[in-house]
Amino acid sequence: MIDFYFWTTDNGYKARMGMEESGLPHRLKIINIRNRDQFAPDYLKISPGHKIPALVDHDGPGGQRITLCESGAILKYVSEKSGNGLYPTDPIARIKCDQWLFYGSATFTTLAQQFGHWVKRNPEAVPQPQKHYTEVLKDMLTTLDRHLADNEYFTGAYSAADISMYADVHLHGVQDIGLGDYPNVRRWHDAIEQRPATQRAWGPYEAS
Ligand SMILES: N[C@@H](CCC(=O)N[C@@H](CS)C(=O)NCC(=O)O)C(=O)O
Repeated sequence: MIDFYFWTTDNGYKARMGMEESGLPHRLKIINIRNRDQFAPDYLKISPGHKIPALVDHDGPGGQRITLCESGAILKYVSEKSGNGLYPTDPIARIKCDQWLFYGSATFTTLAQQFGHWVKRNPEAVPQPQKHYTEVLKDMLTTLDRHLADNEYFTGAYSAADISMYADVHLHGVQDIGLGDYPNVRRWHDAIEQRPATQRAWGPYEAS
């Protein structure tokens, strides 16, 4: 059984999509970061940097209990554990999956979050960072669109790499910038949006 620690942010939804796709039995635990739940001493033992998402697998490798944070690492872990193909077994496919999984975690989400901070949530008018992060987000959407022009998904079949990009495309691409200039991203986004696991992951939640 996995205890999965979640809040309704881009990284939270990424990991929840991975959990839902994996089909692994799990209990949803709510960490309300607005209430600073992430600083509770017991939670810091699971996520040392006070971030969601995180998980505790009570039946990890060798039957041992393991804790894990970082959405990219969670996507890889639950995909590999379930053996559902979302983290490929072919060595070449794994290399490319890692490339886009790391791009999703380290570059795309990190910079899209800066857009979210400066353009959406910051109450002051700060033209320079607002212009800069709008350009950065559009440049990244152009990068994704170029790749998806020749590829149905990021690494061949639908994978953890796609999941690592979907949340911020959905939140900032669809809802803020619009995907009119990025038709390949639109096609990719809409296909993923229809998946039953995506619908469950973005649907209502109940702590267990
Ligand atoms: N690189 C981490 C980033 C996680 C992250 O930034 N989590 C945010 C919500 S999206 C958080 O928990 N913030 C609360 C805090 O920093 O105290 C990942 O991919 O999981």
